[in-house]
Amino acid sequence: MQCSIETVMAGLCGNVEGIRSALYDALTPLGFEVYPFKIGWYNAVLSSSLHLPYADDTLAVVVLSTPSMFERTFRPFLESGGCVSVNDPIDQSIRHYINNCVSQCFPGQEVNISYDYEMLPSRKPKFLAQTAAHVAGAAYYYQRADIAVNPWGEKKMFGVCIHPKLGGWFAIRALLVFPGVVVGEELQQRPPPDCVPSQESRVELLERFNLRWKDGSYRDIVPAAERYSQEQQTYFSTPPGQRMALLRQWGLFSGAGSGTQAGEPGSERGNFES
Ligand code: B12
Repeated sequence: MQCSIETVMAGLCGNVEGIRSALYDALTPLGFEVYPFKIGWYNAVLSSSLHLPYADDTLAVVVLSTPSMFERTFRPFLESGGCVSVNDPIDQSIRHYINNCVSQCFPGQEVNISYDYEMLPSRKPKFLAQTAAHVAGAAYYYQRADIAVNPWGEKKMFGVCIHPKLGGWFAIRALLVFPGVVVGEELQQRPPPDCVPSQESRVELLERFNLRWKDGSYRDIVPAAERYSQEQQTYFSTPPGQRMALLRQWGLFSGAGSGTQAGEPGSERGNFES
């Protein structure tokens, strides 16, 4: 559904279902998934220094990219010459499509958009993407605490979200907050599917994600309905500083100058592309 001024006036885009379906209709064809949740669900699992500064009943939506995002938006974005700045091309593309979608679907409505790579002045991420995906019911966030007896001693082990249909073949890209939209009983929290239920498989998952993340095998911890194309895998396994050269080689980028690349000082994104 495209939200015209009439639909906004009619209240269709001021309620959860209107907002969810507008985003769903606009973003699903582009290879994204959207999951609404209440800010209170997110803040409930975090210490106050990490809280998002909104009332508990405020509507938020977490946006995931699926494997087809690469072909449905990234390639067309590059082919149309959309990649203009020195920042990470995937980030530019995603920002372009999500910003456009929000301004077309919700003209005149306040929507605060944060991207996964954006940091606060304190150097903390603007939002914890995995926590948001978990509380929204999108993808279970498997953490060290989900393992009763862990074999790693004091070693830091990062957690990872697993999607019931896509396994690890997705990324968490953005958080949309609708400060003016108060959510009531119509939105009920549902736990994300626990698709890695056994202790052994959870240990295996965290080991793959922490010790062998480069081989991508954590993504296949459950059978996935869709995976990244070979081209997309080649792109993401190329060090960020060499991706512009790869795009040039593929004929997808003709801009001059090497610019600052993702992962290099001065770029928006560190070296944690997904
Ligand atoms: C900083 C960062 C990194 C850093 C540090 C990693 C880290 N996790 O801290 C580095 C550079 C190492 C990194 C690397 C990678 N990263 Co990274 N990274 C991030 C980033 C930007 C922020 C993570 C962060 O700082 N979290 C802060 C810590 C403190 O949060 P936390 O550990 O989750 O702890 C909180 C929870 O436990 C919560 N909590 C407490 N109790 C409970 C209970 C419940 C039920 C819940 C839900 C939560 C909860 O409270 C804690 C805070 O107090 C996120 C994007 C984002 N905006 O979130 C991506 C992100 C986590 N990275 C991601 C990926 C894929 C990677 C890489 C594999 C990159 C790649 N090439 O593909 C690598 C490899 C990871 C590794 N094994 O080393 C993905 C993970 C996707 C997924 N399926 O989970 C993310 C979400 C990016 C994305 N766009 O999707 N990354």
